[in-house]
Amino acid sequence: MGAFNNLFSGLNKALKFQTSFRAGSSAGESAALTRQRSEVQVLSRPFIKTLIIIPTYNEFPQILEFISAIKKLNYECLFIDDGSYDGTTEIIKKSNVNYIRNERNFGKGYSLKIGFNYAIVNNYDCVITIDADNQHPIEFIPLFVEKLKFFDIVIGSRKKQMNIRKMPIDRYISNRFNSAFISILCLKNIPDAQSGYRGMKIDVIKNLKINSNGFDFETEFIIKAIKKGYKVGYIDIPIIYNSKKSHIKKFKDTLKVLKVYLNVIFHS
Ligand SMILES: Nc1nc2c(ncn2[C@@H]2O[C@H](COP(=O)(O)OP(=O)(O)O)[C@@H](O)[C@H]2O)c(=O)[nH]1
Ligand SMILES: [Mg+2]
Repeated sequence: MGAFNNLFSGLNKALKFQTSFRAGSSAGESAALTRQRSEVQVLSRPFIKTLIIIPTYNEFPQILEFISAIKKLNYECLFIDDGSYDGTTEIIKKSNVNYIRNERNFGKGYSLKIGFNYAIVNNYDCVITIDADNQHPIEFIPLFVEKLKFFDIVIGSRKKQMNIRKMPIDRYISNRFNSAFISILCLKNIPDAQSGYRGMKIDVIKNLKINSNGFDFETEFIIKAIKKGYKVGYIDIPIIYNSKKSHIKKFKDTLKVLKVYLNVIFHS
């Protein structure tokens, strides 16, 4: 983690140091240069290489608005289209965006892992995960990037606005229960444990092994990250619920989250 923190804290700073270096074509030239003491100035990287990962499954027609909005922000994006069959795939293919399409549906968590792997292989410094259904305000993305200079993980928290008038009652109850339970498990206040709007440094995703492949991914991820000692920051985001129906299967996905709890309680 140290090297990565250095990379962030070193932003906008110029490093000045004395060094000797090897260069030149002939052996004599090279030897002379090796003996020479030179002053070198290396300017640190001007920006943080960020990848926006968008898990996507059957999001027609709201994906149209999302794509046009995200393109305006000028970040590098990667859609993980997880076997959509409602026209989403065709929109993504026509939109001149980066995407990985799974032949069949593997789950949100599985798709996030595919995106993380892509980010690691392609040397990104951090990733932001955001939903494709316009329920996360995309204009907050620069704030996540900014805050990642100070935290390993940044979570978009809806806690400040959360009440039963703004959120479906079942989601409100499950969010409050989940956040309270995880806060107790981790001995840390976690205001919105289910939020999928998150930013994280690449080190975090390199070092965490997450088994969950579905909507239980976020729960396992935050518990393991906190237990490993990563620093988590929060950004208050508004609650947005549009007419789009959730893909969460209440019974099946709740059981999966309970399984994550049990695993943490009995295996750590
Ligand atoms: N890759 C992938 N993405 C999914 C899957 N299910 C949902 N998503 C995406 O994950 C995000 C959140 O899903 P959604 O059903 O809106 O969950 P909710 O907002 O928590 O009710 C959206 O961008 C979905 O398109 C899935 O099986 N695979
Ligand atoms: Mg949603």
